[in-house]
Amino acid sequence: MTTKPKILVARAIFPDALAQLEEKFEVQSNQADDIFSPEQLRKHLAEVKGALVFGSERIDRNTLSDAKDLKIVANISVGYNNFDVPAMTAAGVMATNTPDVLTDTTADFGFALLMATARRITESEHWIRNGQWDKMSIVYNPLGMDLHHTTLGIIGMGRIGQGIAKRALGFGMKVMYHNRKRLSETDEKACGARYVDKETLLREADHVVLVVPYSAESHHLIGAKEIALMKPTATLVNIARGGIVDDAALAAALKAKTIFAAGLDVYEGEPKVHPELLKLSNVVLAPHIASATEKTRRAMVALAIDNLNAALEGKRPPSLINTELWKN
Ligand code: 8YV
Repeated sequence: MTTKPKILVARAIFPDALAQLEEKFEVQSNQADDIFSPEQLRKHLAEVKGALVFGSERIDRNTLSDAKDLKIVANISVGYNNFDVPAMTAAGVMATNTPDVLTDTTADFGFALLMATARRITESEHWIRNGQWDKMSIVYNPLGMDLHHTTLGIIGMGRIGQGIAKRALGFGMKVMYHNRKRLSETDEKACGARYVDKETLLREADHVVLVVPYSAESHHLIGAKEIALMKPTATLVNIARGGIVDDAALAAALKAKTIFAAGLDVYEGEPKVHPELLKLSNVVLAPHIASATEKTRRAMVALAIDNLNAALEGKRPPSLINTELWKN
C-alpha cells in the first residue's frame, strides 16, 4: 500500500473541499479555525509536503526552518504579503495565490462599501435599531454625499481597480487613477480612466478607493499629509490591505471631520481595529470580507487546491509566484 503524501490545511475550509483532499492526501486540518502561532505553524510545516494557508499565516524563514519536505504553500488569497517570497524561493518552496477568480466580487464590494460610506447606510441603520427613527429630522436626517456624476479616484489600478472603474462609469462618474505603472491606452479607454499623480488625485477626487498591494513602499501610502490634501466632503475607502493607511491618522481626521467619511475592510494589525475608529460614526467597518461570497470563496479554494495538486504531481502550478523555481 502506498502512503498518501501529507499536507496541511491551516484554517477551516468547506467540508466537501476537505473531503476531496482527504481522498488523495493525509491531511492535517484545522477546522476549529484557531489561528496557529508561528511556532505551531513551523511544527506543522516540518511534517508536510504541501500546505493551504490564508492571509493569517506568515510564511517566512522562521516558519520554514524545519520544512525539509515542503514543496508548495498555496495561499487562498490574491494578496500575498503574508509570504516572504525570497525566503520561500531560497527554501525551494513554491508560492501560489488566487488571482482572477475574485476580481469581480471584490470590485462589487469596493463599490458597495463606497456607497454605504457616502450614503451613511450603517450609521442610519443604528437609528432604527435603537428605536429612534421618530427622533430623526425629516430634512437633516443623515445626509450623505452623492456618487453619481462625481469624481472617483482609484489608487492601484490592477484587475480589481479596473473593475471598480468600469462600475463607476455606470454611475456617470469621472474616473482618475494613480498606479505605479500607467495602463495602456486601450485599457485606459476601456475603463474611461485618466492617469494623474497621487497628489492631484487626492486633491480633486470626491471619493478615493485604495486597491494597491501591500509592500514596504506602500506602507502608510495614505497618512496625515495625504489625508490633509483631500476635500472635506471626500470619502476614503480601503479594500487593499491594513498598513496602506495610517489608521491613527485616519481616525484623527475623521474625528476632526477634515474628510467626510471612510469605509474600511482592512486594518493595521487586524483582527484588531484601532480603538479610535470604533468610537466614530463616520466610518463603515467591515471585517475583511471583500471576496466573501460563497461562489468566489469556493473558486479561491478550488484554485489553491489546483495549485497544490499540480506542484505535488510535478507540474507547474497555474498561479505560481516564484516562477524561477520552474525550470522545465
Ligand atoms: C482573502 C484578500 O479573503 O485575496 C485577498 O488578497 O484579501 C481576501 O480575498 C484574505 O486574504 C484571506 O486569505
